[in-house]
Amino acid sequence: MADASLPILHHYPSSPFSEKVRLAFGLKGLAWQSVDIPVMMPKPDLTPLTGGYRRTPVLQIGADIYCDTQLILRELDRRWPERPLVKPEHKGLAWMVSMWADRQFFQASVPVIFGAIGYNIPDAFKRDREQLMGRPFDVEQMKQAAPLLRDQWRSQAAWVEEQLAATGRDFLAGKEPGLVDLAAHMNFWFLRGAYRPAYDQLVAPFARAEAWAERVDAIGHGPVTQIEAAAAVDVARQSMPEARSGVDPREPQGLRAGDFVTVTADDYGRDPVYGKLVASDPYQISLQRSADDLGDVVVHFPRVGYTARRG
Ligand SMILES: N[C@@H](CCC(=O)N[C@@H](CS)C(=O)NCC(=O)O)C(=O)O
Repeated sequence: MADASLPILHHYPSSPFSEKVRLAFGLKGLAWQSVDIPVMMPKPDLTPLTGGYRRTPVLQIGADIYCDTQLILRELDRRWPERPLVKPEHKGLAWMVSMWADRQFFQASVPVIFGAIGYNIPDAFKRDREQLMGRPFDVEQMKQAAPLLRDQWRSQAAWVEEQLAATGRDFLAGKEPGLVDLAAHMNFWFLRGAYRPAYDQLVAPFARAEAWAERVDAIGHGPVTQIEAAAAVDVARQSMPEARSGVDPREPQGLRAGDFVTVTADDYGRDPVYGKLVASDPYQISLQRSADDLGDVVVHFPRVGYTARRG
């Protein structure tokens, strides 16, 4: 039996973006429920909830579905403001830094890893990632690019080292861990777990960064209960979406409440999600969707990194 008052994370253990959220639960000391999802399509229990969004992870709270870690982490702080991931003096700044870790830094991690381990990966996984990325999963090309991307990876790890050295603090934004640590750490965690020789080579000169990554690991994942996907679907069916405060009257494209809107990621995994606009602000956009066997759900996306189009 699932508890409808607790957050449900749809994820899989090897997902680096999910690791950010698991650590966020640990940092906040928040009890959560875990649903294991497949590492590739199809995801028959997930996509009916999201309306087509397939990326990992997805957060569910009752009949509200939050896509993308940018919004998932923001929502955790909004609903559970104790032990905030973002300190009041870093609002804005922390999200800017986090976007660097999600995009620039992550895009160096991927070829460094798959250029080394790609030959051992099952064909089905490669085909799935080709569909996700909209381009060939070319291991040879990643292998060629890996040395150049190792340069890039090292240089970004050097920023972490430099920041820790400059302040002498345990964490990137001060004495306590927060969003910026979780975001940057995802790349250390991913490389270390997926291809340790490159991690050892690239992180060895950065003793502070290495110790910092271990401190972030030590935050842990907080109290978690494993539940079945079917139990999460039941929670969505039996819950009402949270009442939202309305659509921003200053929507730049003039979107209005009740418009039918399609939201799509602007990088990869561009599966469109279609629904009725029920809430928006500069940080998020929320679409209501109905399905016969699910009732109403509201699917929420961040604005940065997603396009929203009428129709
Ligand atoms: N911007 C997204 C990126 C998420 C992402 O790239 N997740 C990877 C796994 S860590 C993914 O979706 N891989 C394909 C899949 O799981 O189907 C976020 O912050 O949540």
